[in-house]
Order: sequence, then structure tokens, then C-alpha cells
Amino acid sequence: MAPSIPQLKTRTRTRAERPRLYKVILLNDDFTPRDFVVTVLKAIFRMTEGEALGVMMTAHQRGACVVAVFTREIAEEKCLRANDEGRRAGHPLAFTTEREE
Ligand code: NFA
Repeated sequence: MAPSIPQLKTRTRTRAERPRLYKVILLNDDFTPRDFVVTVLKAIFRMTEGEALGVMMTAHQRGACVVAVFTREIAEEKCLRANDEGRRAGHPLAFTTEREE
């Protein structure tokens, strides 16, 4: 007689409710002009001049700054568009995404 195979449970854990959130982070560099960073923050992240200045200066002084938090798709899309803007203008401007806990 063939040996019996233990039955494996295949129950999947359903992720209820809240999707994971991702931070978009602005990284400092020594070359991208401050006003260009502010322009990108206003255009892609719909910030006011004051908000954009605050985020840009924080990244400038501390090396990085969280710009905003979104679901994964939105975070990645905005990050991509913001990095494209920098590249198109010939600046090393860099944004990245990071999953929240
Ligand atoms: N550090 C850049 C400068 O002094 C400005 C900057 C801020 C670049 C934030 C990137 C991110 N021109």
C-alpha cells in the first residue's frame, strides 16, 4: 500500500483593509539647483512653495527628507516621474521609495 501523504493546509491569509504605504524620499546631492528641486516638488507632489522649500531644505541639510506617503503604485509612479524630470534637465536629482513598517 502506498504511504499516506500528510494533508497540507492551503489556507491563504487574506490581507484585510489597509494597503501597505510607501514613502517617497528626496535625496540630497551637491549639484541640482535648489529652485529646480522646488519646481519638481510643486509639480509632481502638488506642494505649495512653502512646503516644497521646507522639504528641499530638510533634504539639503540632513541628506534626505520624506516627501509624502502613498500606496505602492502611486509612490513608484511619482518617484519615476520626479527622477525623469531631473534626468531630462541634466541634474542628478534622485527620489526613492521605501516601504513603511
Ligand atoms: N544641495 C543642492 C544645492 O545646494 C540642493 C538640493 C536639495 C538638491 C535637495 C537635492 C535635494 N544646490
